[in-house]
Amino acid sequence: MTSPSTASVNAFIGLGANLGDPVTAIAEACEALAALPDTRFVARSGNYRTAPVGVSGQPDYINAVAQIDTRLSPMALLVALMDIETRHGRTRDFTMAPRTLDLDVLLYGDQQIALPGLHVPHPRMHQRAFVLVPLAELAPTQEIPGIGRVDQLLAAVADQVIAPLPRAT
Ligand code: PH2
Ligand code: MG
Ligand code: MG
Repeated sequence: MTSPSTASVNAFIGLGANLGDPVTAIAEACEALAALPDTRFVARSGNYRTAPVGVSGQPDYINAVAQIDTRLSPMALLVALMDIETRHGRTRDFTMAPRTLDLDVLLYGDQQIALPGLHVPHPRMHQRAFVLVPLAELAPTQEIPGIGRVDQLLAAVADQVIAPLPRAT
């Protein structure tokens, strides 16, 4: 049980997809985040088309970042994200397999967490334009614990291919 006195934590979630209808999957995932218990949806970035990182021969990704205020524990949040992924047809075929929806806990307040299956800050987020660029839309001065400020990390990923999608009207 979540105690009512638990302080809420500002968390950032990375959203990505490169199979099916990524834009719809990301929009629905944001609705699912907003419907989580003990959680308030704060904001989301726009969508970005991004070249796959770490793999080749896959479709481009659509990526975005969402900000929530939550009283869920880090593990409860992870389980909730995996449940949303599964409801969107996510299969786990191999590491970095193309996917219909990927939801990653990027930041959970200022906490550094190392639990089985959950490492926060997300270990590679500071090297990835597909995370830093949408995150900078929401929180440019955000500190990534143990790493540095989002806006100061952008220059190092400027060579990665990323393009904003037009906002739906
Ligand atoms: N996710 C990965 C591997 N590579 N590349 C892009 N552009 N976007 C992603 O979300 C992504 C990736 C594994 O989670
Ligand atoms: Mg993931
Ligand atoms: Mg991921």
